[in-house]
Amino acid sequence: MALWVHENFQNSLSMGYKVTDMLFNAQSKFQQISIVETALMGKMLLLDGMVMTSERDEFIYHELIAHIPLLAHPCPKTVLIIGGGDGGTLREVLKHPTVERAVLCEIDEMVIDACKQFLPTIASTLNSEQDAARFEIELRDGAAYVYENPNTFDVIIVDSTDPIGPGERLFTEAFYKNTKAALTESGIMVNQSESPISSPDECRRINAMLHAVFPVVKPYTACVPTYPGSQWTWTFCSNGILPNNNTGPSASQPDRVAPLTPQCRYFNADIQHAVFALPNYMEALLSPSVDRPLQSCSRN
Ligand code: AG3
Repeated sequence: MALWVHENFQNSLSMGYKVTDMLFNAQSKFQQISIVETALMGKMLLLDGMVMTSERDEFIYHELIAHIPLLAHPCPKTVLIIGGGDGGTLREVLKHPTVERAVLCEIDEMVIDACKQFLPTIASTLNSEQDAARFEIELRDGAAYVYENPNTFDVIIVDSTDPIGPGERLFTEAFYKNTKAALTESGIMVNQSESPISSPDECRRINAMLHAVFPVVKPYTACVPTYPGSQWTWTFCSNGILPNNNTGPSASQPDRVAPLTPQCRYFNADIQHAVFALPNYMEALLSPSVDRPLQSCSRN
C-alpha cells in the first residue's frame, strides 16, 4: 500500500504527498520533526505535521525572503535569521558579498542536525567549511535574542513556522518592537506573513501589528505550492527605506541585482518589483486605510 503524508491544515484542508521514503522522524524538545522523500516534491521537511519546505519549491520562498530586504539595504553587513533551521535562508543571505556576519537563531538544534544530514541541498551553507567564517548559530529563542541585542543588525529575517507552537511568540507586537530595536538605523525586517487565501485573518492581524510598530510596511506575495493556500505573503518593514528604491540610499542596487540573478531560480530585477504588486483582494485585506474590525474579514 502506498504511503502518503498529509498536512492537515486547521482541520479544514488536507494537502497530501506520496511518500517514497521516510528519512527522519523524531520528537525534539520542541516539536515533531519529519523528513520524507516524496514522489513529486523531492525531500520535504515537516514540523508538527506542517510542511516547512520541499526541494521542489523551496527556492521561491528562500530567495524572496532574503533578496528583497538585502537588496533594499544600502550595504547589509550584519544579518539575523530567526528560525530558518533548514539553512535555506542562510544559503541565500550569504550570496550577498557585503554580508560579514549572519546569525542563525534557531530554537531547535535537532532541526539543524536533521536538515544537515537529510536535506543537504537546502542546508548546503550549514555544511560548508568555506562559509563557516561568515555565520554563527545561536540555539536560542529568537524573541529573547532580539531583546538582548539592540541596535545590532542591518537586516532581520523572521523565517518562522505558523503562529502556533514554538513560533507563536514571533507573531506579537512585543516581538516586533524588540525586532525594531535590534535593527540599526537603516535596518530592515522581513517576516513570512502567512497566506491571504488560507489564513486571511492571520495575515490581516500580522499586518496591523506591523503598522503599529514600523513606519514602512510593505507586503509582497508569490506562490509557494506546498504551503496551505499556495498564495503566500512576506512583509517588508523599515524606518524609512523603501523596497525597490532606485533613488536615494539604495541607488547602487542594480549593480547588486545583476550578479545575483544567475545564482537564482526565481529572483531577478523584474521579480524584485513585481512581488509588491498586490491583487485587489489582498490590497483590501492588508490596506491600513481600510478601517474594518478583524472579525468582518470573512472567508467568503
Ligand atoms: N516557514 C514556514 C512557512 C509556513 C508554512 N505553513 C504551513 N505549512 N502550514 C518555512 C521555513 C523554511 N525555511
